[in-house]
Amino acid sequence: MARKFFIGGNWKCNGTLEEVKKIVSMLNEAEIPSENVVGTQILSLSLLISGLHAGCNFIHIVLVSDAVAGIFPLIFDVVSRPFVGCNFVHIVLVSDAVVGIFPFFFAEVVVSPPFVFLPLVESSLRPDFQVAAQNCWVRKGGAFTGEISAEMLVNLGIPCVILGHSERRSLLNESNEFVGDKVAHALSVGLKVIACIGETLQQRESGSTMAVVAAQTKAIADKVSNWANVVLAYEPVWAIGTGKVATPGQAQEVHLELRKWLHDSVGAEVAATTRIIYGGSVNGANCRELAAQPDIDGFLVGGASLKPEFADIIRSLT
Ligand code: G2H
Repeated sequence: MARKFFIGGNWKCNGTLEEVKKIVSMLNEAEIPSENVVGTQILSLSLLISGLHAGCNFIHIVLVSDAVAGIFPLIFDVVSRPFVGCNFVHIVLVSDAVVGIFPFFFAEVVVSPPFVFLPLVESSLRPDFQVAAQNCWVRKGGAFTGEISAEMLVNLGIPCVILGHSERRSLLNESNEFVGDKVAHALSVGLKVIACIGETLQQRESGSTMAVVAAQTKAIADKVSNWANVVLAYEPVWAIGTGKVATPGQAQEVHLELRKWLHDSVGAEVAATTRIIYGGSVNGANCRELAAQPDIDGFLVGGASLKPEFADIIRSLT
């Protein structure tokens, strides 16, 4: 089953108010094909095809919903033929399921600013992009000084959260189990979760990459029964912020193994539908080759997401 491409921008602990406003403006002004633009292109194609053999005034209106694709203009065109000779308003509604056929056309784009800038970015960012927090507390709020609860994010209209990033695992000692609990709680209040996993260089060199990422994923699977709102981000620690990107082959190998793990340990449907994205020094120059791998369903971009290069990455994949 095809999966919708996912591109996340993790701004980490970066940015002043002015810089954040600049990044948002850059994204808002960037010419990036969104679902609506694609819908318009399909509309044009549909009109063109109609014009070729209809000889009458056809209006094809392709309504593009949350992930749509009026990718059946030909079919609908054929359906229209009996009506040739009259003015015909053609409305094509297409379901989410269709989108997967053209995952690159319908990439989901999410940017993740620091907490303090979330409301600003949420209210000023273009509507076809979404916003994610970079963390949240493991359970309902209360006497947890300095923490931000998942419920608060929902209350602010933030739809998504990154959890288990390696910087939190290593610098703040977040264990696999703690991350699993966080993922479960965030999902339970309705957030989408980008759950990060990945091995250190030492673990890779000792041949335990799969054991490490499987244990990290198992800690999530132990607490989560519905994976529909989970995106799994494979981020090898040795590739994070180092400029040392995993080769497409290295990344694909782990993504494929992870998908097999999901298949065997969680279920065939979860394995087929869960997006597994890659993170670690992704940039405009390496994203295409990585994206061409069959089990890489998108990216979590750090450093490059703070630059105009992020728009180039999105553009080159849509
Ligand atoms: C990995 C990634 C984003 P960068 O942490 O999550 O960052 O692209 O800077 O390696």
